[in-house]
Amino acid sequence: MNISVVIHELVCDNHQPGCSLLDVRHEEAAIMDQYQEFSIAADAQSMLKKAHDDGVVTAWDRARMQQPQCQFCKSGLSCRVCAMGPCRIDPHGKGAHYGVCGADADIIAARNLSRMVAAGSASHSDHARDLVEVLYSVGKGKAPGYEIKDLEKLKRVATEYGIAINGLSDKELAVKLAESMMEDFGMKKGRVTFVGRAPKQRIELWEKLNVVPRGIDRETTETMHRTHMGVDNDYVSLLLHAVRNSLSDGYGGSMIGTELSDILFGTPKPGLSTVNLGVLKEDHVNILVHGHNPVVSEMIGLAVEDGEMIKLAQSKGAKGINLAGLCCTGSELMMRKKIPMAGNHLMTELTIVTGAVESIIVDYQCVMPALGQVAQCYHTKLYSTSNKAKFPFMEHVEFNPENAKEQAFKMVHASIENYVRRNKDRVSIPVSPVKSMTGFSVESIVGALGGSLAPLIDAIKAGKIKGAVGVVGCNNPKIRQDYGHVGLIKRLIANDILVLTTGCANVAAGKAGLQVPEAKNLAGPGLKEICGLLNIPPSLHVGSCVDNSRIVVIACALANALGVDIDKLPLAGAAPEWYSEKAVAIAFYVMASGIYTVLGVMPPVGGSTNVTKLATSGLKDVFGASFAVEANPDRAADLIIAHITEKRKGLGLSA
Ligand code: BF8
Ligand code: SF4
Repeated sequence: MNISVVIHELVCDNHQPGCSLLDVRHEEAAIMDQYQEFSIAADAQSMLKKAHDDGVVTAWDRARMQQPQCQFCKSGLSCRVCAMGPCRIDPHGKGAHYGVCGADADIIAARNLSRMVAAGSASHSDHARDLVEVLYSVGKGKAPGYEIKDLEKLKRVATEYGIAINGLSDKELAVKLAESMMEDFGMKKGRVTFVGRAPKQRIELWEKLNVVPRGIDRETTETMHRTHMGVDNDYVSLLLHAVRNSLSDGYGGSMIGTELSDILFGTPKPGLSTVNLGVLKEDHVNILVHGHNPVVSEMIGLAVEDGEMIKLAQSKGAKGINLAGLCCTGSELMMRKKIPMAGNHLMTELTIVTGAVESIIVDYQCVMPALGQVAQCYHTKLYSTSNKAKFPFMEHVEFNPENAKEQAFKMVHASIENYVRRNKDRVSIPVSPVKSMTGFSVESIVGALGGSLAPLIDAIKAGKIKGAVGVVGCNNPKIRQDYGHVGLIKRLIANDILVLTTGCANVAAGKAGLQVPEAKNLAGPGLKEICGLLNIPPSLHVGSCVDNSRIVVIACALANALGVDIDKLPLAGAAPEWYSEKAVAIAFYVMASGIYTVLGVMPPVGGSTNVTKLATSGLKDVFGASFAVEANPDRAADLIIAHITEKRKGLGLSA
C-alpha cells in the first residue's frame, strides 16, 4: 500500500466505495509539500496542504501522474478520426510521415484544432439554446419562477431582430424573440443576426473570406463533416471554416447567451461582492453553485432567500444559508446579485476540502468528474441538474423550465438537512474574503462613462488610457494557478492599459485585490486618474466566458464610433491559463474580429510548421490579427504593450 493511502486511512473516517485514495491508479500520488509552487493564492495553498493531510488527490496530483504527456498529442500529430487509425505521425523524423489515409501533419493538426473550435462553440451555443428555451417557456407562461427582468433590453434586442414590437405583450414578445433566435441556430436567414453589430469593414472582410456564420448549429456540424476522413484536406480551408465556426459562437451562441441572461435575470450593474474561500461561513449552511448556466444558479439563489428555508437552516443549528459561486455560473450570480465567489476552476475540488460545504449544485462545463471522488471523503452532497451532464457520485435532480423552482427548493432543503452531518473538527476556512467589484456590462460601462463611449475614446486619444485588453480564461495545472492572470494584469494596468476580465481570470484578479477601485494605486498615472474619476477598478469584471461577447460588443462599438475596423484599435486579448476547448473557440473569434491574442499555453499544433506559421503570422495579413504563445506573464505583457504602441501609432496617437 502506498503512503498516500496509509495517510488517508489514518485520517479518514468516511471511507466510501469510489474513494479516490482507495484506487490503485493513485499509487504514485506524490506527497507534495511545495504548495506555493502550485498556486499563488493563499486559500489554494492552505487547502492543498489540508488535502494532503486528509489524503485527498487533486488535479495537481493527477497532472503529475500524467507525466510525461504524449508528445504526439501535444503537438497535434495524433489522429483517431477513423478506425484505420489511430495514427501518430513524425513528419520530420524516422517514423511515419503520414496517417494510414495519407493525412500529413498540416491536415491532422488543422483537423484537431478545428474540432476543438467546434466543441467550444457547441458548448457556448448549447448553453444559449437552453436560455432561448427558458425565454420561450416564460413567454408561454410555463416557467414558474422565471420572468423578464430587463424589459427594455428585450425590446431593444427584439427590434435588432427585426420584430415589430408595437402591440405585442411582453410575453408575446418573449415568444417572438425566442423563435427568431431559434432560427439563428438553423440556416434559414443566411447569417447570424448579431453579426450586424460588427463594423462594416469587418463584415465586408468576412464576406470576402466567406467566413460569415450562416447558422450556429450549421457551422459546428460543418466542422464535424469537414473533419471526417476524406472531406476537407486543405489546412487553410479547414482553418478558415474553424474561424466561421468560432464566429457562430462569438456573434451567435455566446452573444445570445449574454443578451438572454440579461433579459431574464437582469442586466448587471456595478457593485461590490467578495471572493476566495473565505466567503464560506463556518456557522452557515454553505451551498455552492458550479457550472455555467444562470438558469440553474438563479433559481437556487431564489430558494436560499426563502423564509421557510432559512428557518429550517436555523432549526438545524446554522445561523442561515450562505450561497456562493464557482467558475462562470458564479460570475453570473456575482455580476447580477453580488453573490460571493468561492473560487475558479482549480479551486473547485478544494472547496470540498474545507469540510464546510453542504452541497455543490452543478449544471455543465468545467465540472471535474473528480468532484464526486473528493466528496467521498467529506459530507458534501453533489447534485447534477442537466440531462446532458451527469457525473459519478452525484445525485441527479433534473432541471427544466417547468420544474426548476420545485427542484431548486428540493436541493436547498436536502443541503440544509446535510448540515448536521458536517464534522466540525474537519472544517477549515483558511482566509478572509477579499472585496471585488463586479457588474460591468456594456450598459453599465457606458453608464459609468456618462452615457456614451466618448469619454473612453477621449482618454485613449489623450494617452491616459493606452488601450484595453481582455484577460480571460481558465486555470490549468500546467501554469501556477492565477500567476499568469495576475502577473499579466498587474503589468498591463501599470502601463495604463485598461483590463477587462471574464471567466476564471476575473476570480484570479479578484482574489489578488485588483478588481476594486483602490487598485487604481497599482495603475499608471493616466489610468489611475480615470479610475479615480469614475470610481472604478483598473481591471473590470465583465462576466462569465459567454460574456466575452460583451468585450466584442465594446470593441465593435469603439470601432464604429471611430469609423475604423477593429484591427486598427489598441486592443488585445489574452488567455494566460487556458485549458478548455471553449477558450480555443473564443481565441478564434476574438482574433477573427481583428484582436491580437496571446495564449499562455501552446495549443496542440506545434507539429505542423504550416499551421503554426499561419496562426502566429499568416493570419495577420488576412484578419489584421494573429496569435502569440507566451507563458511568462511579463513577456506576454511586453508583447501586448508593443502591439498597443504600434496600433496607437497607426491611429496617429502618441505612444
Ligand atoms: O467558461 S474560464 S475554466 S469556468 S472555460 Fe471553465 Fe475556463 Fe473557467 Fe467558464 Ni471559461
Ligand atoms: Fe489515421 Fe487518417 Fe484515420 Fe486519422 S483519418 S486515424 S490519420 S487514417
